[in-house]
Amino acid sequence: MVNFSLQSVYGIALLLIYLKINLSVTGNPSCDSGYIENCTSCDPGTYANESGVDCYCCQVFGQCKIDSLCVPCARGYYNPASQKTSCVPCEKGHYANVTGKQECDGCEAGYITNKTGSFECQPCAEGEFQNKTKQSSCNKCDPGGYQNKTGQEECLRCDTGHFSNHPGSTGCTACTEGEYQNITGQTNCLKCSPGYFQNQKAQAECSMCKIGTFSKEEGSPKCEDCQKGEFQNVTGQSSCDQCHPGSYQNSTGKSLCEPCQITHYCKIFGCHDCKPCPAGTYGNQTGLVDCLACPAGSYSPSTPSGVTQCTECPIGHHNDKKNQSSCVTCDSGTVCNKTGCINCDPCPEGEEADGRGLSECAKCQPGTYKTAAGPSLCQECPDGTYNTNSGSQTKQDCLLCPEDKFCPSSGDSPQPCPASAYCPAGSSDPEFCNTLLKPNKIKMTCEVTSSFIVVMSVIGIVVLVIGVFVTYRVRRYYRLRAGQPDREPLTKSGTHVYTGL
Ligand SMILES: *[C@@H]1O[C@H](CO)[C@@H](O)[C@H](O)[C@H]1NC(C)=O
Ligand SMILES: *[C@@H]1O[C@H](CO)[C@@H](O)[C@H](O)[C@H]1NC(C)=O
Ligand SMILES: *[C@@H]1O[C@H](CO)[C@@H](O)[C@H](O)[C@H]1NC(C)=O
Ligand SMILES: *[C@@H]1O[C@H](CO)[C@@H](O)[C@H](O)[C@H]1NC(C)=O
Ligand SMILES: *[C@@H]1O[C@H](CO)[C@@H](O)[C@H](O)[C@H]1NC(C)=O
Ligand SMILES: *[C@@H]1O[C@H](CO)[C@@H](O)[C@H](O)[C@H]1NC(C)=O
Ligand SMILES: *[C@@H]1O[C@H](CO)[C@@H](O)[C@H](O)[C@H]1NC(C)=O
Ligand SMILES: *[C@@H]1O[C@H](CO)[C@@H](O)[C@H](O)[C@H]1NC(C)=O
Ligand SMILES: *[C@@H]1O[C@H](CO)[C@@H](O)[C@H](O)[C@H]1NC(C)=O
Ligand SMILES: *[C@@H]1O[C@H](CO)[C@@H](O)[C@H](O)[C@H]1NC(C)=O
Ligand SMILES: *[C@@H]1O[C@H](CO)[C@@H](O)[C@H](O)[C@H]1NC(C)=O
Ligand SMILES: *[C@H]1O[C@H](CO)[C@@H](O)[C@H](O)[C@H]1NC(C)=O
Repeated sequence: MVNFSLQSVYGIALLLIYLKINLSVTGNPSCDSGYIENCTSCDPGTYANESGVDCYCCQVFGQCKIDSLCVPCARGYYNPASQKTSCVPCEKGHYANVTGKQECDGCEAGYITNKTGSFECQPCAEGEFQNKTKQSSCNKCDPGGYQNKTGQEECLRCDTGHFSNHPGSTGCTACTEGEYQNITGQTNCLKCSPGYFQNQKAQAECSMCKIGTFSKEEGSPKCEDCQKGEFQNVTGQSSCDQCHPGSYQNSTGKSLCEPCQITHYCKIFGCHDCKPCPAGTYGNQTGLVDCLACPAGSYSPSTPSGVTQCTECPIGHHNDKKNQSSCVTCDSGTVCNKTGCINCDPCPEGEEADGRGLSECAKCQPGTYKTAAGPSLCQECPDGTYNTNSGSQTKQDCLLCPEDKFCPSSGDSPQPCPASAYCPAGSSDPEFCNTLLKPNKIKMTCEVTSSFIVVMSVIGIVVLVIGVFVTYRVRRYYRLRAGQPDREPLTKSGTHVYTGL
């Protein structure tokens, strides 16, 4: 208020003086009245009074002549020295915010003015700065920096996890997922290396993939789980390793593979599951690359989950090869008397095996023999020989059936020859004679007996008598047909006689 009153009084006084002079004085035509004028006829810093003869100076800095009065320079103007006639506008980068300035003030850092005669400086805009005083323009922040306030002397560096990629940035951009920036003031983000990931924005570093996971590409926002059949036991990897043969992994995201279960195997890299040992093999420990073949003399059947050991071939069976799913029945003529036979043994001489899958040879039956070891059966003794012992090894054991005996079966003792027959040595059957003949056991023939002679004689006589009688009757018949008188019949009934013929 005080200032205001004083200024008002001062202004009114000036105005009155000015009006009085104007009215009463004839001014120098070259020295126009008015605000900010120069007096051309005077040396700089002086003015001419109405006489136009002498030039006067304002004796105070920062003032200028207005007509014949000295007044303070207006805002935005200054007068650097006394005895100057005019105020000059502040240069760019400078200002005068009060009247009567002897010199302009330079804009502070962060502020500028780009025109002359300024009475204030403008703050640098966001995204700009000015680190020097007295400047007429601001500088844009370099890429990598920013400024989010006005009137600043410097730009700020983008924080880690952020970047700015153009001049004059008012803010920084956050790195996206899969990227990072570990240095301040950068113009871009970096992609996470393979094996690393970043699942958040604006991060200064990437994280290593955990065990069981991997990231193959640069800039991964997350790691992927190892697939089935794979593992990763180290952090920060760009791929997983395949399970080694003998191990497997049936789920994802694992850091190790499991050894194949007992009775299972895996031959290749990267097994999801181990396979059960197939028929003919066994697996007696975990982590097998391949199952072991059953040795000769044993087998393993096909099972859903494999076996830990092979089964020996049962008695009567054998295997001469390894890796078999079953055993072979011993052929006829060969035997195996224990489990786990590799081969069936052929029966020795004097013994045979009549049938498949037998455990023991049987001695040759009575009546048979076998001369050599082998699968063949015992041979029958020839007809007419016999052998009551079992297990005969030579043909000589078949004895010739003795005289007066016969040998119907080579395995039985000789039978006595029946009375009605004769039996030479080596007979399998007795030679029977006719009823009327009699065997001669010495001569080995059939002979006529005395009863046979009697019978034959009687038959001869009977035939003779009948022959004579018939002849007599025939001759008599023809005589009667020829008319010759018949004699008295020998019998009363003739028909009886005819009937007999
Ligand atoms: C004008 O200048 C002359 C010479 O210096 C001086 O004598 C005179 O008084 C001045 N007039 C006024 C009104 O100041
Ligand atoms: C002029 O500027 C100065 C600093 O530059 C300041 O201290 C002062 O208050 C200002 N005066 C006015 C009237 O604005
Ligand atoms: C001065 O700055 C203003 C805004 O601050 C702008 O519009 C103008 O073009 C500038 N003038 C020059 C000569 O630079
Ligand atoms: C001002 O900024 C410029 C450009 O950024 C730089 O070259 C200069 O060294 C800085 N000056 C000072 C005093 O900080
Ligand atoms: C400017 O940026 C800083 C740091 O990023 C922040 O703390 C501040 O709030 C921001 N100011 C404005 C006005 O945005
Ligand atoms: C930033 O990361 C790079 C690559 O990862 C590395 O070479 C550099 O040492 C890190 N710098 C700092 C300051 O951590
Ligand atoms: C990772 O697995 C490999 C192959 O199985 C093995 O040689 C290595 O010792 C394991 N490393 C660790 C740290 O377990
Ligand atoms: C993986 O293998 C284990 C052991 O053999 C078994 O218990 C499990 O069920 C299997 N998981 C799958 C998904 O097959
Ligand atoms: C498995 O069988 C093999 C061959 O017979 C033998 O060498 C090995 O010691 C056995 N392993 C176990 C654990 O029984
Ligand atoms: C067993 O025999 C089968 C074919 O019959 C063959 O594929 C397999 O490799 C053999 N296994 C062994 C261990 O010899
Ligand atoms: C099996 O036969 C052999 C000779 O062939 C014999 O030495 C062994 O005692 C027999 N074993 C049995 C259990 O009969
Ligand atoms: C002030 O003086 C300058 C040269 O000194 C001249 O160019 C200008 O026209 C003058 N002003 C008036 C109003 O006479």
